[in-house]
Amino acid sequence: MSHNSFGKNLVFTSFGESHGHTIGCVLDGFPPGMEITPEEIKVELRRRATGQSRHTSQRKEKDDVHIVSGVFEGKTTGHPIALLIENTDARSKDYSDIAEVFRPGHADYSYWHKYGIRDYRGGGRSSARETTMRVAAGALAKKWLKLHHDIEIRAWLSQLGDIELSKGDVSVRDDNPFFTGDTERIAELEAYMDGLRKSGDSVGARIDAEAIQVPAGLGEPVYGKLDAELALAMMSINASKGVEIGAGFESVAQAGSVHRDEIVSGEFQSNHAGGILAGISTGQPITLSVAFKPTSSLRIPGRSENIHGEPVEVITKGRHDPCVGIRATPIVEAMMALVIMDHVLRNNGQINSGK
Ligand code: EPS
Repeated sequence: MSHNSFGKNLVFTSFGESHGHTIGCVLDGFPPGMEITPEEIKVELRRRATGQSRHTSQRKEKDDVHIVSGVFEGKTTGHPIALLIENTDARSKDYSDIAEVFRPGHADYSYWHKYGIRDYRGGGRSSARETTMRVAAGALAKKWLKLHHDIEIRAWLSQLGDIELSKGDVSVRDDNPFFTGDTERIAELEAYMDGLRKSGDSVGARIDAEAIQVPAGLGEPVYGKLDAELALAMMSINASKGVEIGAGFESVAQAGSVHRDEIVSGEFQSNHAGGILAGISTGQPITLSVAFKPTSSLRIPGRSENIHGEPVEVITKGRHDPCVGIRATPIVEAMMALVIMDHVLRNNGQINSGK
């Protein structure tokens, strides 16, 4: 039984813990012939990394990625692509005070009750550190989708706490620490985050994403629906608590006459379906939204218990994200890319197999 992999024709497996020696992944099923360099992967890794602004954890990882297999003379070979990154800035002593304590709202509790052992250093396997490898693999998938299908995937911050943001100009989202295209609100976001950091509290975020130029026909009913697999991929990201596809929960209050996307002269007049009907892409942009909870490593004391069932008051020291949702933006893009590429390969295997 293994649950550290996902995908069918493009299979991604990650391994490693936040304070272990190395984290890594294997991407199996990637087609041969695509040029790729560690530097290209690093561009994506830098977007997700901690320590890029004062609004994230200050852990400074180099994230130097080593391509250890599956690439020869700068091109993918069609064999498993293995990527490794050494952890170089873990400070495990920050965690000695909470080694036997459950942070309320943290995987500490459920990991302990499931396994009876936990690597408490930096959250071990439950850490956001694991998502590094998703982004590394996602860099290859994004490049392949663009090269072969002109598919583009982009995510942006659409809400931070109770601050709702417009989509704005998403092409400039990488020029600010919040991944927002609503650039007029950046000062407001900075002030909000500065206040939050001083208070020792944390906040949630909403990330919106779209994939454009996706061809119609991707998705495998009934247990491999494209929307179902996107939802699974998004819910597998640490701290995610909700996923909406297209109109999502707004659909509940919409009349059918409003929700349906009418077609006039071959053109959809709206996109409440989020580009997916019955689990199969329609050719419209695929749109989704992910909710991230506020992080649970707080300087504000909270009531909890230790592993012996004794009451404790928990305070978390160290380097933590007051809003881990902000850094989730490139992770959402990576997961979307990996799922869509897997579906392109699956579709080619069945529908295009006789061509
Ligand atoms: C994390 C806690 C912090 C973050 C880490 C995620 O780890 P540490 O206490 O070791 O500094 O820095 O994020 C990363 C290192 C990363 O690369 O994303 C957590 O509890 O999830």
